[in-house]
Amino acid sequence: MSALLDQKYAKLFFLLDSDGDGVIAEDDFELMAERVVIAFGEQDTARGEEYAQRMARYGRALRAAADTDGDGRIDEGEFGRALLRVSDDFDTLVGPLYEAGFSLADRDGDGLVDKRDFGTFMVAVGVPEDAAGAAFDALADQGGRLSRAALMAAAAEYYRGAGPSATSGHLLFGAL
Ligand SMILES: [Ca+2]
Ligand SMILES: [Ca+2]
Repeated sequence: MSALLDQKYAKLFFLLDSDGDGVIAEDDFELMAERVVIAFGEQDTARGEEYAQRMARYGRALRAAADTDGDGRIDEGEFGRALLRVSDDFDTLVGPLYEAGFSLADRDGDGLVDKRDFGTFMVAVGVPEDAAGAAFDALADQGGRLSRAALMAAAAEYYRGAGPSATSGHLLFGAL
C-alpha cells in the first residue's frame, strides 16, 4: 500500500474506533452513526435511519473483508488491508454512506453544505473543530459552500487515491 493511503487509512482507523479501545468492532459503527444522527437531531427520522443503515452496511463489508479470525474485531493492520479491498467497490460499499451523510448535513436539501453544518458532521465523527474548518476551506467553492459532487469526489479520492492528488481530497478529515 502507498504511504499516502497508509496515512489516510490510519486516520480513518483512529476515527472509526469510536470508543477508543484500539480495535474496530460493531459497536464502533453504531456509536459513530448515533453521534452523527444526534448531532443533526435526526433520531427516528428517515434520513437518520438511512445513515445508520448505511453505516451498518459499511461495517459489515469491512468485517467481511477484514475479520480473518472471525472474532468480530478489526485491528489496525487488518483494517488497512480490508479498507483497500472495500474501496475497490467504493460506489456500492462506501459512497452510499457519504451520500447519506451529506443528506444529513444538507439540512435544506439544496445540494450544498455550509461550513457550520460540515463542522457539525466532522466533530460528530471525531475530527477536531479547527481541522474540520481547514478541511472545509480546502474543499469548498469560492462562495464558501461544499457541493454534493465535490464531497463525493473528495471521499472517493480519500479512499482510493494512492498518489499525490490534484484535488484536496486527502484533507477531508483534516491534515495528515
Ligand atoms: Ca473500538
Ligand atoms: Ca444546504
